[in-house]
Amino acid sequence: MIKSMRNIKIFRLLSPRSYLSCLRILIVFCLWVAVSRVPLEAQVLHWISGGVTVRHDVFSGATTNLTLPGSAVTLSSDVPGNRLFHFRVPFTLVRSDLDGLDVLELTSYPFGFIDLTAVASIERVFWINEFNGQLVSVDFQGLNPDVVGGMFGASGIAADEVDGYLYMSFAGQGAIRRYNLQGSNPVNIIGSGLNNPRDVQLDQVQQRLFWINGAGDIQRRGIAGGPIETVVPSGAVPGIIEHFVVDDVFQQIYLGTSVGAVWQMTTDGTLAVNMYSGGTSISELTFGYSTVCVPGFIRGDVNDDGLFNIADVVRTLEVLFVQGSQSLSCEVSADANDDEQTNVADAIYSLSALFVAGSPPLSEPHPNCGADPTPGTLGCEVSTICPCP
Ligand SMILES: [Ca+2]
Ligand SMILES: [Ca+2]
Repeated sequence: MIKSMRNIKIFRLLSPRSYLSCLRILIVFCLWVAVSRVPLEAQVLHWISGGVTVRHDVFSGATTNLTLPGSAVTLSSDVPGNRLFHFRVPFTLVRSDLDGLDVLELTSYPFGFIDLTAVASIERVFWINEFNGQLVSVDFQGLNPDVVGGMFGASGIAADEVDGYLYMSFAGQGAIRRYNLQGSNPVNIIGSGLNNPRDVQLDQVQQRLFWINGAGDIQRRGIAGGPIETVVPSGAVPGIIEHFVVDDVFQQIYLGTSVGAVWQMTTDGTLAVNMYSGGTSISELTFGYSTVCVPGFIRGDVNDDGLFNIADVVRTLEVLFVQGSQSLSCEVSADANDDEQTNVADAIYSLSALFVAGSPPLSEPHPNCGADPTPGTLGCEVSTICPCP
């Protein structure tokens, strides 16, 4: 009670502006905690080198040339969904898996196009009609097309899947605008003055936009404002910077050049590492990562049937004392007293919770599925009742 009173006083002392700043820091901190507690399964880059689509796994360093039918000219990936989208000439939007297999022609498209951006949260792929400036999209099956006019001169699209926005750069107008995912409600983030910006990229964590300018520099600015900074000047690496992507979790930039090289560096433009060389001009680059799902569980539901009753106590005693009994696939569910051990004290704790009035309840997650708020060494390989999606 005293603690919450104190919190209220602190918030009264803050101006609305600094309150919003605190809130932003809190959200970024939570994003960071969420990401760093969930193990990363894969970080995958694809790029096009002289008509060949290349897959590169950041963790293993393995680089593989895909055998797609035809030459891709632009790419976008949905790494958690194991989907890679590309346009190929003539006139076809194609979906495959990240290895270039399971190829499916989604739709024909007999016009020029700018950029390709897959937005997994709504399962749609967006691009710009080069000739009439329409924002075009179809769903991941190539169906339900949608067209919104008024994007003439757009030179890049970046999706913000968390807040539901599309950011678009406009080269001739020197501008970057934000739209909702329907392509409406335009807002000038940078209204004018940029030198031919293209390839806009979003850093969701730091709330910044990055782009390539007409001089071939990678520049950035905060979404809310601030100075424009040149983070990678043209000439920092050999050749012309053709395309780049931002990994906002690990604050890295991956860029491809006209001399067939791919470089990794920090979002401050430091620590350049040459990841790939010997290709021909890198005409497209896309990046994504996926996380390992850790199944949730219900504390005390030892037999994994979604209920908490005497059968769970019996199952705990069986595992502890009956030789040859089947081990638990979700061991942490048997830690009823949440002391990070499974022993007879857990059976007694559950019995008390079930049958002795006034006994303390089991701690979270209970009685619904969830993650352990105080994770320890006990794991949960498989939970039938709280599965991964
Ligand atoms: Ca049960
Ligand atoms: Ca225990």
